[in-house]
Amino acid sequence: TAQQDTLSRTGTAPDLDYDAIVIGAGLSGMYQLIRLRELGMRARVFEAGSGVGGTWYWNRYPGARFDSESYSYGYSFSKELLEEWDWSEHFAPQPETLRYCNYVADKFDLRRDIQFHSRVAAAHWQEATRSWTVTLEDGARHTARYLITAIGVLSTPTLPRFEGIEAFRGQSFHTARWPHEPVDFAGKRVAVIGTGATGVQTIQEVAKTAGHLTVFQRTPNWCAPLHNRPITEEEQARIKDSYPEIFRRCQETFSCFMHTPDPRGTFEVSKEEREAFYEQLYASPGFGIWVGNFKDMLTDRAANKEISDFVANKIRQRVKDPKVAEMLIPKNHGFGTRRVPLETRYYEVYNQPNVLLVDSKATPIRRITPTGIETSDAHYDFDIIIYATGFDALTGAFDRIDIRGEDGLTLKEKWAGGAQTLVGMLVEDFPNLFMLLGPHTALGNIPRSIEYNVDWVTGLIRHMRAQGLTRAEARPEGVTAWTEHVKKVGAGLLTNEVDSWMTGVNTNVEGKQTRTIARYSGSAPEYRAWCDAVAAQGYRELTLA
Ligand code: N01
Repeated sequence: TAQQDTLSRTGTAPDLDYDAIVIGAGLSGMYQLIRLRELGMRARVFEAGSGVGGTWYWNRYPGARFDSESYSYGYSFSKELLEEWDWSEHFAPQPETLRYCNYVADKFDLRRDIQFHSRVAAAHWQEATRSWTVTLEDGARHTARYLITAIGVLSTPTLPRFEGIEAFRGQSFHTARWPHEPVDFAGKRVAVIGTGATGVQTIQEVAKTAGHLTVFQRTPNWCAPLHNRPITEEEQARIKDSYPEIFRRCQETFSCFMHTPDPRGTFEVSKEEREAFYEQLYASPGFGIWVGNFKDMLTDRAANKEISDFVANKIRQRVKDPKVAEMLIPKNHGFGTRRVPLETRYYEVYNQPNVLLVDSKATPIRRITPTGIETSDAHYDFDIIIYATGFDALTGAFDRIDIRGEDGLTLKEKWAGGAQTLVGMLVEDFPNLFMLLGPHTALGNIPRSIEYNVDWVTGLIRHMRAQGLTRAEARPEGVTAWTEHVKKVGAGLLTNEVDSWMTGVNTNVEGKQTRTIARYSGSAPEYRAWCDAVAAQGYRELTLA
């Protein structure tokens, strides 16, 4: 029809509410909005929270901060923004990062296209109009040609399935649903359940003021020192001068951090040299000890045992009570095979007389009572219970939206046997759905991955508009090839042989008890090369119409 001709020539859709709907106003959603505006598109962002920032909006728990260098984490797309913004610490605390997100929203006048307090309940594809109908929780409906999910990787918090959680009469919080007002721990009996990266940051902070702190640890994690400190004026100037190099470096490294694996194998150097290298990494700020270690640390069992023994000895040196030290040393996985929490005097917390460590594998939590926590062998009274129990990662946020593609197929059904995507951004049978940080994208230093994914999606939309196309769908051959590649790069990695959110395991979620290939574990440059090739070859892994 004449109208369709107009549509395909301009790519805009006057009969639809928007050209694109973006779900989520975190770092992904905000940057995507900027890029869509540059294309002259009418875009709307729906955000469940009352403000921007995503992860940094929700995770207000005490002690939350970066584990990657502040200056490698911010957006890189705007020179002006880089010039204007001063990070105060090498690893900035959450309130500062949230201020940064708000600064970006103000600077680029983003709020006028963001609708807050708007959780998306459903998104259904309409083939006849080549559009998505998006329904909010309050029932409001909006239509758009493109649906872009910017819903994060770790955004759906999960509570343990303990009986009695609601009956607790004190205060209780999940770390990712922390109140906006400060919580006072002075003189209080506090429990923390969970010892992942969040639990560790929370514990070391709460232990400073709590009357008594009890930590319920089911699996110890290997932690290493963060070595945070303020950024001096001189450093600030140097950082600003070297932004081009910093981001160039991030583009070259394995997972977009400043650190990248050492090209040497563990046993290519003498025992003395090895020890000296480990000591140096342990004394250096940031993720060096995890992602800047010998290249075979996560593939060679003997190499992994060397570094694990080294860190175990550090824990023994730092924790006074040898029994407690042994409880804190992981026995079921090697160093770095799960995400390494970076800490500041975390182990020393267990030397405090007001801190107790409970092994909740040996004595599992049975239920939450109105006054505290009952384990298999005791009852503990608490004023405050903190759940640092993690997230339904990677696919969890998708599972909670009723997303239906062609023929009413739900995304949850589509992924029942494990997620399948094209480069983590597209799904067969779900046309015009573009995922930022979908399953099987490269993660690592997340904002670097976000900027890449947003630019790639923007490039695809630009291409479609230039060609007068209005429908994009992943081809099955493209999906199969990508999924095979994801499996191939994950093979032989010790990280994929342990239970963690990175292997898709969450004991608190039905159907997530067994490991899957849930994330891309190849290098970021390899990931980008694949995506770039898809674009350079005219998107032949996609059906465009
Ligand atoms: O979540 P987790 P997280 N009974 O899943 C325990 C990022 N992050 O929020 O190991 C008893 O790692 C669970 O025990 P187990 C980072 O990528 C970044 O800490 O399953 N315990 C575990 O100890 C990180 O990896 C920063 O046996 C239960 C903990 O709860 C990711 O977020 C800071 C339980 C959950 O750990 C997730 O970290 C913080 C139960 N029923 C986080 N259920 C930065 O620095 C769960 N647990 C930027």
